[in-house]
Amino acid sequence: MTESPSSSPAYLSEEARYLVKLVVVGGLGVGKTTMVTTVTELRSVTTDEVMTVASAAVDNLQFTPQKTTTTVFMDFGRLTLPPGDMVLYLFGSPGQDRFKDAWQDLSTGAHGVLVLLDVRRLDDSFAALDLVERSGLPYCVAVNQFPESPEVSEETLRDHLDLHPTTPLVLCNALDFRSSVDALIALVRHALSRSRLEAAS
Ligand SMILES: Nc1nc2c(ncn2[C@@H]2O[C@H](COP(=O)(O)OP(=O)(O)OP(=O)(O)O)[C@@H](O)[C@H]2O)c(=O)[nH]1
Ligand SMILES: [Mg+2]
Repeated sequence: MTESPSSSPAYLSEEARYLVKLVVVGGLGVGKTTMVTTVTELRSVTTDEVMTVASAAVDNLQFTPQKTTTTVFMDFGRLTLPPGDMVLYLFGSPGQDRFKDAWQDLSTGAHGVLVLLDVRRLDDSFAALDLVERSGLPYCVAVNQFPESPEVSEETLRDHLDLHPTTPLVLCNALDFRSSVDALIALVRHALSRSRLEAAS
């Protein structure tokens, strides 16, 4: 297990009222660990291990050739949203089918899921989308934009992923704090509106 440097206080602010559990899921190398590490105010906790030749047959590194590690269980981070009353607990979960036990553990009790994807290999997202849809949890799809990512219209993406019209679809850059926080806020808004709708029905 490795830890990255801390940048903020470890203690919850006194204004914290709403504790929200979110899961970030997606295919191999879409940027889950990067996003959790970018936004966390605590030391992020990751469970990355060096990839071995044994994974070469199942893990496609064509689009992330510099990648040498992969998350084998989870990432963890925490983010307090201004003005300070809502705290997001972020769990990064592998989305590949062989890690579905990790997904089951990490998604239990979650309020929402951010499905992160890379438009260069949309089909790698289907396993993660399938897990999320079967969970019934509210989710938002976030396209992580890499420098080499081609432009794809929202309509094409929605069509290819067969998204419900009410499922939010946002663009983000997992290396950028503001952009990553905006994607998480889109998810929180969606989860809140769905819970209000459910409460009203
Ligand atoms: N340019 C760019 N590179 C990114 C971005 N997000 C991730 N990367 C790079 O892509 C590679 C994979 O990112 P990770 O965060 O490890 O991806 P992951 O989804 O956690 O990968 P696994 O845990 O192995 O499934 C790393 O080399 C990152 O630096 C991004 O938004 N822009
Ligand atoms: Mg990872």
